[in-house]
Amino acid sequence: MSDRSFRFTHAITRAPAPSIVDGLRAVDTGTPDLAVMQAHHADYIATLRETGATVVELPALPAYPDSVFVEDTALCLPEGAVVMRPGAPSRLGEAAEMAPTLRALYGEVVAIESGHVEGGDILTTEREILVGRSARTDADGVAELARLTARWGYAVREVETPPGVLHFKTDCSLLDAETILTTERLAASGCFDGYKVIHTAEGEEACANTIRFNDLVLMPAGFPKTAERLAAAGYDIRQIGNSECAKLDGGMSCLSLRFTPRG
Ligand code: CIR
Repeated sequence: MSDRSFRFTHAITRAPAPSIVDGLRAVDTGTPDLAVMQAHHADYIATLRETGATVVELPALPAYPDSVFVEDTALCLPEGAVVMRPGAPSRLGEAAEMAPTLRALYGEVVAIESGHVEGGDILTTEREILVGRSARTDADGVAELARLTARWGYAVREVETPPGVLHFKTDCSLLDAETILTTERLAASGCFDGYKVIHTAEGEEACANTIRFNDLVLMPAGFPKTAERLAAAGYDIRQIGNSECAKLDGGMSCLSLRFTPRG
């Protein structure tokens, strides 16, 4: 089995801007502290680099408070990149800001032109691209994504994001070619039937969003029972502070685009 869904030569990140205090949030649990977020972000980037990857660090975009969450702006596959069309009106312009960087790294860059899709709703596995419909991603956008990625031989499967959950990947992440970390509420939908599944520990649903990046699994700090489960399953985990991004419903995957461009 190939491992192209978790082995990457590159990542793109964007520095958080002072306007992060105005970032979108479902529930107000406090104002994010920029300095603390910057420290966590630096730790995150250093951990990606620890695996030998090239990390492209883009400058902050103060006009877009949520622009540190670059994952929502694109889907990066080995064959090409798809520029997203975020469903949050305040985030629509972030995708166009990302496009030139992708064009510099990729031979083929296409864009969603109708409907809406945010990258946080997309889980790419070895066998398919799962896309969760959510408040940010609609059926039109999923159909457009399916059409755009079919040229590279991908199959898109539309699934549901649990009610009240921001993105599909808020509740799950890929751990290796056949294993998914998921909350029990998402797994109950049956969307991972046929995969190996590890559940987040009870009360630790907020750590389902991790990233497998080369030999490491980056997970948010503060979830000891799930961390123990992952370590016991043989994963080399790194716990990264995420307290400030969590105030804006952001996690490990949101902070980077991860890919191996074929050129
Ligand atoms: C938003 O609501 O769009 C941001 N505050 C959080 C985005 C998190 N991104 C992600 O899960 N991929």
